[in-house]
Amino acid sequence: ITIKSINLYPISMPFVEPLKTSFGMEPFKGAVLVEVITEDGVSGWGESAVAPQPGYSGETVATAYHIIRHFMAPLLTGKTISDPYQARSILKVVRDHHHARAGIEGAVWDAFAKANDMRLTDLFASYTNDSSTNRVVVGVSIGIQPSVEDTLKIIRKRLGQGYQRIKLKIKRGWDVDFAREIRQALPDTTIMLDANSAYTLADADHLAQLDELNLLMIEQPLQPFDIYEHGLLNHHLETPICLDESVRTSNDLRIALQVNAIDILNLKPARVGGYAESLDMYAICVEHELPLWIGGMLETGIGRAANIAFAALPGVTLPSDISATDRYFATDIAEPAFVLAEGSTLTVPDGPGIGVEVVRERIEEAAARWEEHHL
Ligand code: OSB
Ligand code: MG
Repeated sequence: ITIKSINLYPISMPFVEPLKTSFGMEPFKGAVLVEVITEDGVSGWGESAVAPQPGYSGETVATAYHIIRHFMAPLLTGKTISDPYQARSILKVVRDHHHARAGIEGAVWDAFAKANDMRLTDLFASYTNDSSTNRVVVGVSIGIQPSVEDTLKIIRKRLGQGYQRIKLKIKRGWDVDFAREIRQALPDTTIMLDANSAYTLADADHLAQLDELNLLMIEQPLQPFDIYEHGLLNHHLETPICLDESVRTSNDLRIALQVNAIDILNLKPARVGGYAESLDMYAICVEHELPLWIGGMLETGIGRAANIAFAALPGVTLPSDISATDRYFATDIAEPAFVLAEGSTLTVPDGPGIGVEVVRERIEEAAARWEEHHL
C-alpha cells in the first residue's frame, strides 16, 4: 500500500460505568482515532487509546495528537509499505509515545489487511505460524467501588451477563480485607486483582496475605520501572505476578523473565506501541511458555476489534480484558457492537481488516465533545 493521507480525530465519549483505579478515576473515554488513506482509496483505522490524564502512562489525548500530527504522520505520508512491520521501523525515530504509535501503526495494519482482502486476525496469524481461532475468552475489569456491597452487586451483575473472570482494582488500604470479603462471598468465582502500581517492596508481607485467597493473579503490584523489585517480591508471593505497566518493550519482557519478575503477561498493544512489537512479545511468550492475555485501555470498537483479532491467536492462553460493547458505551463509534457469547467469549468479525464499520457522524460528535474539554 502507498499512504496518501492521514486524518486524526481526538475524541471523548461518556462511559456507561467509569473505572476507578489506584491512580484515579477515568471520567470519560479519551482517544485519538487515526485514519490512514491509501492511494487506492482504502481507509485503515487505528486507535491511540489514552487516558485523559497522564496517570497510567505519561501520555494524554493532547500529547498523542501532537506527536502523531507533527512527527509520526509526516514520516508515513507518501511511503509505500509492503509489510506492516516497515511502519514500526519508519516510526522508530520518534522515541516513546507508545499509545500514539499504536494508533497510527494499527491504522496501517488495518489498511494493509483490507488492501489484501484479509481479516486482520489472519494477517497476525501469518506472522506467528499458527491459525487464528474465531473466539476470544474474555473477562471484565471492575473499578474501585464505595463499598464491598457495591462491589458484590456489580460482580453479580457481570456473572449474570456471562463473564467468567472478574478483575478487581485495588489500592492501598483497599486490598487484603476487601479481597477476603469478596472471596468469602464468592468462593468459586475466578478472581484476579490489579494494583496499578500502588505498592512498594516494603509491602511484601502485607501482599503475601493474599496467597490464601486463591486468586488467578495479581497485576502490577509495584512501580512501572520496578522490574527487578518484582523479581524480589516474587520470592514472598505464591499468587502469580502479572506485569502490565512494567513491560513496554520486548527487551523489558526478556529482563523480567531473566530476573523472575513475571509469571503472566498482560500484553496491551497500546502500551507496547503497536502490533509489530506485540507479535514479537507473543513469540517470546510462546518460546518461554509464559501465559499471556490481551489487556485493554477501554477502547472504542476500533481498538477493541484489533485487540480481539490479536487475542484470537492460540498462544493467548488466559481470558483477555476485552469486554462487550455495552460494558463501555451506550453508543459506540463502530458497528456492529461486540456481544458476549457462550463461554464468556467474543467473536472475531468476518469482514476484512478489523471487520467493523466506522460511523463517521459519531466520530464527529465525539470529536466535538473533545473540544468542550479544553484539555
Ligand atoms: O490497568 O489494565 C489496566 C483501563 C485503563 C487503564 C489501565 C487499565 C485498564 C483496565 C480496563 O483495566 C480494561 C478494559 O479495557 O476493559
Ligand atoms: Mg493493569
